[in-house]
Amino acid sequence: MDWENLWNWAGAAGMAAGVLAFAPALKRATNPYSKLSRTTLFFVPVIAATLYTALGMKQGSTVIGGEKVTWVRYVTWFTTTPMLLLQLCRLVHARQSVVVGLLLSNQFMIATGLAAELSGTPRNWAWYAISSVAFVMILLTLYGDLTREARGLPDDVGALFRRLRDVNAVTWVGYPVVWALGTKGFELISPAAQAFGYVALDLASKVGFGLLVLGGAAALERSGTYAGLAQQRSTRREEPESVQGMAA
Ligand code: RET
Repeated sequence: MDWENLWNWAGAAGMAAGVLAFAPALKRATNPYSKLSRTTLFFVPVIAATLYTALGMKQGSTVIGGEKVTWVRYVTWFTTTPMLLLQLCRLVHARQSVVVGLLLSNQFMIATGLAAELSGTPRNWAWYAISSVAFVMILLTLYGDLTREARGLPDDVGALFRRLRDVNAVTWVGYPVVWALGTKGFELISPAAQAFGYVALDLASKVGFGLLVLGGAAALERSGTYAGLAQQRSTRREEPESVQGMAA
């Protein structure tokens, strides 16, 4: 039995279920702000279902130096991970400087993660370390700047943000762990166990996370009605001290 392939097809089925679960929610937006959040959320399982279909059909990998390199994972992560982070940013109406910093750290983490995947030992660990620094920056932003942005928003919006932030942090930590244990790391687990690990993490970080967003839909909609307010707040806060002083 080819367990690795079986897990990939299980991933495709799980993501397809996510697509079906998120699709009706697209129609339930009550304002343009939440509509955009719901639209980006919907495309996360769409892209992941595509990834697992490719993996199930044994595509998206290349043998380099006698080792199988599954590069397609990184191509899809490059698009899905910013969409997940955007859910958090949009919920709290984060300032542009925070959003751009967070997304650039994320893209850097995935790109250097691909470099780790493409490299042989010991260069793979150099890229792994570089990618991990970016990951730590992401976690620091989630619990620092982004958490501060959530202050002053209605209680239920803040509570939904904290729940999503924690689920995000916990599930994302699993990826570098599976990587380090897997085929390009210490090879402590089989390729099938690695495939299972990624499928489980992906279902939790994408479908589980998305269901939590939709479970807190009332807060998501209320957050949308704060868009104008947050806009004013963010422009005021971006101004340098001296300008504020002059205005006073
Ligand atoms: C790698 C290896 C190099 C070190 C680090 C990694 C982190 C990957 C992460 C991936 C998250 C993926 C998600 C996909 C869902 O669409 C690249 C495994 C830090 C955090 C959430």
